[in-house]
Amino acid sequence: MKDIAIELAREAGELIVAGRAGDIAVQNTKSSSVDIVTAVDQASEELLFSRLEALRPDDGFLGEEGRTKESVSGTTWVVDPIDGTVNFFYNIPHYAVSIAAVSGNPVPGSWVVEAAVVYNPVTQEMFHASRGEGAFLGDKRLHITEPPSLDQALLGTGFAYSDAMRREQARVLVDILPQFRDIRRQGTASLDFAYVASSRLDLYYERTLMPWDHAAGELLVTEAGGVIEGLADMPPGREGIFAGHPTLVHRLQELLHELGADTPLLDVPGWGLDS
Ligand code: LIP
Repeated sequence: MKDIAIELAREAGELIVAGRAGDIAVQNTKSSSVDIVTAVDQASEELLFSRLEALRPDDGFLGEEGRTKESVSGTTWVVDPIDGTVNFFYNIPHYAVSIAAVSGNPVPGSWVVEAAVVYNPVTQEMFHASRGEGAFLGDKRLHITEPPSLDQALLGTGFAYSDAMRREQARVLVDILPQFRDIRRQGTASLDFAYVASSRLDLYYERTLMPWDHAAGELLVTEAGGVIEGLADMPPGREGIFAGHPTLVHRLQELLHELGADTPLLDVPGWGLDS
């Protein structure tokens, strides 16, 4: 399954890079006016869906741009055809095709990620993993290093498309930013996970991610020796997801608890009204 994912990520990557060479227009918006989708997002998902339909006709599909199909085989492909769409739209060369094959119930916290690929078609960096067989960048095996102290740790994070959630994220940022080496908001969740797996980030944390943002990244991190955890006692997913060495993950969880920032999204003032 990983070999299929690598092949299809490359094919979608060629389509995306070719599309980026032309004019890019916003085709539609989703959860908010800044949650955009382009024709290239949709073309990439259509390519991935149709190729998987041909190669793995009994598998399910869950795509960001609306393509869904129930699984007969027990395997479901969870796909973000362009993760980092805003970066793509602004021609910032930091976006990825994210493809995960999961078994079981295709729901975050329930699924078992069996194979994962996160591919940046601009840099042509292919991050990949199969469950139990390690995580790789190209041919290089990835291992998460021993954690630095918090004030030496580089933290990755991201911000929601929701104004209400952004206010909450800004409130938290004021307190946690001074406690870390620095923070990186790079705009592509799947690459943030890949960067944790490849020690380009020490830790990553974000709230309001969708399943296709983190499915593949989860396996890259765990196969590199890191952990994927949720917020408080909630499963990793839209409520919140952490990736990194357990020591750093648990320290950040403590910080967020002290800030009262680990309660369900529905407790965030205004959440749901604009998301
Ligand atoms: C994006 C994520 C990013 C997050 C953005 C958005 P998209 O996914 O990769 O980490 O901060 O809000 O969810 O919308 O580009 O597929």
